[in-house]
Amino acid sequence: MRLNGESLTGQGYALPLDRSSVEPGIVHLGLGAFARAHTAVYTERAMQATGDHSWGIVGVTQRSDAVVQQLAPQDCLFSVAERGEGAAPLHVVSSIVEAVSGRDQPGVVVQRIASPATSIITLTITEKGYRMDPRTDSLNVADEQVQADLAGGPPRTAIGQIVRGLQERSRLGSGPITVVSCDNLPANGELTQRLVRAFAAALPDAESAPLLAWMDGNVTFPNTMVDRMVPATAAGDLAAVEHELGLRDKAAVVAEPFMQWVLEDNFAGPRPRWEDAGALFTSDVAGWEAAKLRLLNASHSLLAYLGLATGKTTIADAVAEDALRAACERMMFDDVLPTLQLPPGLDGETYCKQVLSRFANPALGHTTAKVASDGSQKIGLRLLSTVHGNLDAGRSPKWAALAVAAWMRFVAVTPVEELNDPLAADLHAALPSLRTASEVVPALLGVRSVFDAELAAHSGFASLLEHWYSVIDHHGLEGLGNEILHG
Ligand code: CS2
Repeated sequence: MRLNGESLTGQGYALPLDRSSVEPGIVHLGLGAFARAHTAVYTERAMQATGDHSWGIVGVTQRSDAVVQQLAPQDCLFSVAERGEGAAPLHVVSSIVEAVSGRDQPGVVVQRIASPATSIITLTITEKGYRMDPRTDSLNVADEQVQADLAGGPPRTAIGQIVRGLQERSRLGSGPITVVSCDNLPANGELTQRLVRAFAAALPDAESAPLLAWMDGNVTFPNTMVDRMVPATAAGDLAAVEHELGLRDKAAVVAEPFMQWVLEDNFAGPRPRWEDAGALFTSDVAGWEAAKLRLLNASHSLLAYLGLATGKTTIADAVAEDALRAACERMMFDDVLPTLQLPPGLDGETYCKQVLSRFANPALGHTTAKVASDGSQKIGLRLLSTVHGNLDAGRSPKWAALAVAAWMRFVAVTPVEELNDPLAADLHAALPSLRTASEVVPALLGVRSVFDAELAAHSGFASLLEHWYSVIDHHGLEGLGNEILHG
């Protein structure tokens, strides 16, 4: 039997919230597994803690309607199954009140954003969903879909949906609203604001001027840092959840027990008391974001690419290999920590140890292939600031270069049709026919949407990359072990 409100009650399971009292207050763009295991959980807990049930989530999917098909027949209920030490019992989450397909119902998305009941838009659309041009740090207005949205078609990009929703909101006089990016991007709030404003500014004058003026007084974009490892749900996970719950839940997600949310308290209107659910409000989100991206996410990418090069299917398998674990440690301690300004309250050494033990969670099944996806969108944010920081200080970014070289080799040995990356075609077009270190490294350094001209021209960095590329290519795990552990 399928999970829904009635079947759940039939099982004797009591939801923490009286569903009939939950009213929509948040529109969430990007209703993937992460949002369900993180943002929806914090919001449910905040409603439960305060008794203020006006923060139900209208979840919007981006590219496909698969999640709508999973959630709608289940009254938008789904389970979070924690995996690993300290895991809580299976929990059915009840904070999502509606699931909307952004692809098929863009008009509904605009209406929900414009509704006076909505005070917050949250986003988990992944790096590529922002349609940013890294060369300008602003909106990629050459993007076909962005152009179509600007031309007035039903908006399909997240930024287009937000701007059209804000436009309608200002027309209806529905009041202030806050846009909360929850993606792994440095200064994610400021970035989202830049992109939203760039879209608005690109509209015809008669539309853009009043909209920008309205946004000045009515919309804020706090920075946030989110953290929880959420692998793709596998068939085995669904079977395990069915066994535990006694009901078939097609929208179940698995996650590690750990979760964290750090936010800037810069809201234009009301907000849920997420702090009552364990979130931290601080004025120094940038410090937390940088630490998480450059320590956790950068090490994750290092393990994913080196793991794939050495036959490891999961992150836990990769970090169990001495050489790969040591490479993470060296990168965090030698390259990242000396170039990072840690926020008050965060101890670098403790953080790194905790990250490694979270990676080692054997029950999570987080695949190296998943973390390796969209590398062109992640490398710059996770690794290149560390590379720059070291080069600027006259130090060699030895370990961050290992991660970048491992990504380059991954791109070079993966057939283009299997490369899960929005720039797959461009990266492959840049590749030389000879896939050796001395050919591939300069070719990929020439891809301007990943490497800036200054870095591409740095001969010391190029030599480091070529060195590591050759070690991975010719000597595999054994060679890496010799270099990393004894080099
Ligand atoms: C991962 C992240 O897939 C990836 O690139 O590095 O999704 C990571 O699991 C989360 O940021 C953890 O909070």
